[in-house]
Amino acid sequence: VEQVEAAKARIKQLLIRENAVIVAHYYTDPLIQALAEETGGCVADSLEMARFGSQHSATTLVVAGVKFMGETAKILTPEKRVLMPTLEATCSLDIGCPVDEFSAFCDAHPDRTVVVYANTSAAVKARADWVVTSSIALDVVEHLDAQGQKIIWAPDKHLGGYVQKQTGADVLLWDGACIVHEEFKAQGVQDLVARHPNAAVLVHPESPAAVVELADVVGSTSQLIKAAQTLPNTEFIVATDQGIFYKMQQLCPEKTFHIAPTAGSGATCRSCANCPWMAMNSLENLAHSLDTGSNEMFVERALGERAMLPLNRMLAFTK
Ligand code: CIZ
Ligand code: SF4
Repeated sequence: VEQVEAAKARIKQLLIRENAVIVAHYYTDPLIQALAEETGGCVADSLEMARFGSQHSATTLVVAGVKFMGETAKILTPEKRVLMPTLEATCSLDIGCPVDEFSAFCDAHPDRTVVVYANTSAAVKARADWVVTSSIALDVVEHLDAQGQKIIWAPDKHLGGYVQKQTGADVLLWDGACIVHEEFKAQGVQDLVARHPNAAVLVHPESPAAVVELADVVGSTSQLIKAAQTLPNTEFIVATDQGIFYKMQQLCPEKTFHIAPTAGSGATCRSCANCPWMAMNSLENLAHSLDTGSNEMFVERALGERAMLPLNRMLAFTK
């Protein structure tokens, strides 16, 4: 406890010294989320992180999350210094969508509008017409479908399949997945529902279709947090990263949250509802980055300018 308090006090001083603000994702360590809130930063999903960072007056953004979130911040505000607690934190969706292969895939289907999830590299975004997050994926694809556009969706096949099913749009899917959400098991959720019959089931659409089918509410992290607040249920089964419990419990202290079951423990479960890359962010490496200016994120200028177009389209769409 003492060590934590000392680290927090040190980071508070450094934030002032460096004119910096913390932009943290819901999946990071609750200690980081609490500190972001205490210091006027934000705790949010990737869409709101992007918006907050681009509107805040701080000259340095400390992005606690994974690489694509830091890249997005740098692309949107190239004049700001963007630091990350670690530059090693990536994402299985980003890794599973290398730009050369993806570009060739797009080139092979020139009649399709290219929609990519925010969880992609700057280079993949630069090849896209639209960037979306899970909170606006349905709305954007509905909008494009209404104009008669055919779509390439990348990289998450579960979210893409869900969007396709909900909108009826003509969607060609890239074969990517999130190693965290992919582990949730329908049978496990059904067993848990049997034990907690009054619990509402909240599912992030990066989960397999069989799990999504069991949901009372399907949505992005922000939408699931809202559901926890607004539904009358006092008990919830949640299929997304456990980091989200910090915010759910804070907003609903009297409610109970159960994590949806994954494949199990140890070797059979690579991540167990806790993203290993998000977990690489700590108070220690956050303090170190702020103090030394290490782990600064850079995006090549021409690439950033190209990637900014679909990102700005995303931000404008939800204004
Ligand atoms: O799974 C992720 O990385 C999510 C949910 C990102 C986001 O959009 O906030
Ligand atoms: Fe990527 Fe999944 Fe981790 Fe999110 S939770 S950063 S989608 S691996």
